Amino acid sequence: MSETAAKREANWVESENSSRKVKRAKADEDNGQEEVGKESEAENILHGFKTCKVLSDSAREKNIFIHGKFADKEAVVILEKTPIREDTLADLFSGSVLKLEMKNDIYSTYRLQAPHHLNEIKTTVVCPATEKHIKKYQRQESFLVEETGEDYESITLPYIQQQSFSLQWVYNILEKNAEADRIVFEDPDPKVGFVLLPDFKWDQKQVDDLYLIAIAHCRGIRSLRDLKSEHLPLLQNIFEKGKEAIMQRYNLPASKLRVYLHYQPSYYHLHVHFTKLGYEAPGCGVERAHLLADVIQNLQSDFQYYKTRTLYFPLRAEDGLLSKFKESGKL
Ligand code: M7G
Repeated sequence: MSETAAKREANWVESENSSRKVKRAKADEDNGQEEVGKESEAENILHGFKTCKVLSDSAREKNIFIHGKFADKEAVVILEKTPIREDTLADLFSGSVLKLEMKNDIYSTYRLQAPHHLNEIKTTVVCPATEKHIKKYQRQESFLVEETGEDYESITLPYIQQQSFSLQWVYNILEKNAEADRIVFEDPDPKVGFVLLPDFKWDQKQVDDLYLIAIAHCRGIRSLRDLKSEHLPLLQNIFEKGKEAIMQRYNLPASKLRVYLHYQPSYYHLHVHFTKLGYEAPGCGVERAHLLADVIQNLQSDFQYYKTRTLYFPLRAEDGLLSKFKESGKL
């Protein structure tokens, strides 16, 4: 990264952090609470968490997915160490305690105990979690499924009509009942409009792992399979305005973005993923991610493209949809 770009990014992080503090203080004020009160409230939640099982963990990604309970409520807690930011190095070096582990010739290793504010773990809580949430985060073997247009109608569609995750969080965002202060850009048009905001997987501390989602205002487009040429204005609008908003806010040009849809998604309401190119976001592999630019072109050349094409995607061993494909003799 050039020095000017690095400076602009550092300035963005700094101004984001202070604006978030202001917003948080304002939200707490509105709730009649002090910021400190809110933070200690969050601590208390985890005090009552009883671990049942580690669903998956990764030493490389430095995360752990845990199934457990808050009293009698099933829950999933995700803990993830966050990247070390260049703009925190001075604080880290001056404010830490360093413990020597070993010294050998020119080599030495230490344990660095960072100050509290630089030692945070990103924590996500899903509660109450359904059986489907627990399976979503459980490490499982995957199988590639081949789905024709007819398979979609006879196997997938009936399954997702019965078994999908609730879309309440999506409607909360669209109706400004949640995450309203996180919105980066909105086009309120009911047909081609959308809300662009940080994905909850992104802590917004650095652009290296930038992850935003654009959620369409219009309802009823479940996935890629429902897209037709009549949706081109919507898709083009999300693509163009999404890229523009990201350039303005994060100073990241379109050439640095990976913009795509998942098939199968977890949530069947049209949304588009915007991640930084080079960041290996979960689900950005070729077996699941469809570039929005390709989707647009495919629909331009064939208005029924996604209705008729055979699509390939991975399903995990315990996914109910996989059982349906097996029962139909498709696997
Ligand atoms: P998806 O392709 O339907 O499924 O994407 P995936 O989760 O298997 O990738 C939905 C996206 O929405 C994911 O990137 C999630 O991390 C993100 N997401 C899910 N929830 C429940 C929320 C939420 O409550 N808020 C925000 N901001 N993002 C969410």
